[in-house]
Amino acid sequence: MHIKPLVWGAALLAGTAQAACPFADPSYIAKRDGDASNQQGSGPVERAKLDDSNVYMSSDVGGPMGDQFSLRVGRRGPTLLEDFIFRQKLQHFDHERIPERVVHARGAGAHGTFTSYADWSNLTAASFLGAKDKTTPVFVRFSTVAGSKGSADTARDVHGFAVRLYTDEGNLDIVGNNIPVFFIQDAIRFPDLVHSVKPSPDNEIPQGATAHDSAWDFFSSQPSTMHTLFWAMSGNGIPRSYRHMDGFGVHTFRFVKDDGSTKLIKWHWKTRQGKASLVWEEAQVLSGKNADFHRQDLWDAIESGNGPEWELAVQVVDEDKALAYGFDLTDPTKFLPEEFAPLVPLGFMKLDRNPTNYFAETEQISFQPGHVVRGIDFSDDPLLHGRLYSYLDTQLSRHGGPNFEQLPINQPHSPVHNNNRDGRNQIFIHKNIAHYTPNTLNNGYPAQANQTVGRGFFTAPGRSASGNLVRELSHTFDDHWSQPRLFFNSLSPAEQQFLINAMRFEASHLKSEQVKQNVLTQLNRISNDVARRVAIALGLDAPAPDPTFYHDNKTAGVSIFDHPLPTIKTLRVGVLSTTKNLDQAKQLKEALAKDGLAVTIVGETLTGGVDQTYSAADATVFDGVVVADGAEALFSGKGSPLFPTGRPNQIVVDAYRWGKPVGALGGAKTALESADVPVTPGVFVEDRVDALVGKFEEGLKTFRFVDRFPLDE
Ligand code: HDE
Repeated sequence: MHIKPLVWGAALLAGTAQAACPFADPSYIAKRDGDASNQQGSGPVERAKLDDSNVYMSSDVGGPMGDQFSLRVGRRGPTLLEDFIFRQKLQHFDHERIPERVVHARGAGAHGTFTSYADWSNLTAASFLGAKDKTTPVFVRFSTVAGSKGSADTARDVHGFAVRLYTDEGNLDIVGNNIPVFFIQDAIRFPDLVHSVKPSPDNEIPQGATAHDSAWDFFSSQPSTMHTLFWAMSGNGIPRSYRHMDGFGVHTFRFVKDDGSTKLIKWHWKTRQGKASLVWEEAQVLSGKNADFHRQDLWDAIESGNGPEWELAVQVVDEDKALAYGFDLTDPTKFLPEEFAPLVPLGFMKLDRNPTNYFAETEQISFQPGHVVRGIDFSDDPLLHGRLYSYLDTQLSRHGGPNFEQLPINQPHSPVHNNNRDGRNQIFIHKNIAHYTPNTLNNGYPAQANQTVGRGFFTAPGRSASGNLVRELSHTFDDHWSQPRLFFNSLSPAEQQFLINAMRFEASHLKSEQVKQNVLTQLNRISNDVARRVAIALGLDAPAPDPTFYHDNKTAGVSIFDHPLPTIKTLRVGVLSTTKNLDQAKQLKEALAKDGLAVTIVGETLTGGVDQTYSAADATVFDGVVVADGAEALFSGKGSPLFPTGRPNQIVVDAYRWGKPVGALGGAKTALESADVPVTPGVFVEDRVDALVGKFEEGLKTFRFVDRFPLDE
């Protein structure tokens, strides 16, 4: 058998590879962004970045090579086992995946900075809050819970809001959600909750959805879920974007001062973009039209220089007030109404840098509620305690060993010195041979830090616990119905209707009559009105009132639709035009873009300034739609082979039906007539661009005109 050398390999052997390389002056040494010559930032992530420009390809162990052809016997012959280049490439590919997160698999992340408003040492010893204007790098990952890694962003779900602060005294993770409460009170029930909402084990249906029997079977058999369920069935379950939602730590934590004194606290991230939500049908359409809607939105906002911001606030409560408000502050199914404890703003976070590599950063980041720093401590919330175990355990399974904290995205920005050693893929080369404590061979180092020495972490000295060993929860956790009622009472009538409609949608997917009845029984404990309205859609009799937990209290701050957005920057406006006449569309685009809006001109073909064709456009893409003069021609007649029949009409009709501001210029008002869109609040008809702009922008602030949605009688 005659084996011919590879052309590329032969060139390398002959030393002529350099000449064959298309780049000038290639370097054999991988460039890292952290190199002094190529410094773009600081920290482990920056230092780990690889730059492939102007270099030769190499194998994983270095040495230039090419990898486009495998080594074979003759041009038509079989491949050789000897081909280490082929084997390494395929082998690496075969092992590219790590297990996706068992929950919160679908997500997107970004880098940013936290800035403290003041020296908060009167509240906590946490160093990142220790000085005015002190900045701390952060990485945030937003997520849905139930869907798998490839599921659609706009599935109705609780949303993860996990923040890592790389403080100068270690990593602090606030692994929270966009809803301030959780489904269960004891971590031992978490696998049951998750099994019930995940797809059915026989056919893996449905993906990222709770509208099925097992989920509602669990919800209605485990009434602690009711409160979170109410939040998820409201606009909080379908946010307009990650940028338009708040974040919550959910559990009660503790602030600990240097002197050891403590307060109970609740973490809040308040969006500076304003809270906003999609409507359900729109979210469903988006699941097919653009499964990446939320991650795209976050990415684009950051790329356009409009990175989102949140204010970090805490509710602060004295230690002896844990039971003072009619519920137990260690019960994670309860939120602390602002009327009892106002929000104290501590600082703000801005996300301004997209990841360079999704896998290395967003996928490999390993949040843990147990990542706390000096000045922060836990409460006795039994759900939190389960999480302190589970997150470390899950990282071991995802990363295959204990050294995942050494990955660039996980490395703290403060030094790491301890006696943890070895393990799979250890990257440190420890010099200390006395890797035990106490030792004398290394002069006792690393030394022990504590409350008074070395600014060490310390457990709040005042915490104590005693009692018999029991498998029970406290009776102070028993009331599952008053707070969902408080939440429901505090929504506007339109939001209440959205919630009812969401429940109708979900419950009408149920096949089991027993589950339907159980659902009505639980809803009826919260509100006979809710139970009755859901029962109508199911064709069932309304139950008689079950008033033990009924009340008329309300709380502030939970409604999404009751106030205009503080900013409309980065919202998306579609200008429906015709390729034949784009002058007015361009004028409008210029005027709206001045105010930071992202404007897309829609036309039949991508000519002369059209940004998107009618074939690709639909109302989900835009927060508001304007029809430019002349485009009315596309709303009637035979349609066009360039887009699906009726598409221009459909965009306007959907925008209107989903509550968005709609505008028409000049002759385009006939387009609204063709689309049967009445001139009601939020529909703006003007002849001139300058007359429309201000009014339309006000409409965008209102965001959704909820009076377009019918209410129950
Ligand atoms: Fe999680 N949760 N969780 N969770 N959770 C995970 O950790 C778990 C809970 C939350 O973007 C997992 O790394 C248990 C509450 C977020 O990487 C896992 C219990 C809250 C994220 C896990 C809860 C959350 C997770 C899966 C009940 C809001 C995504 C992969 C005791 C306060 C973080 C992973 C990211 C992820 C367990 C309940 C938020 C399995 C056992 C309550 C935002 O460890």
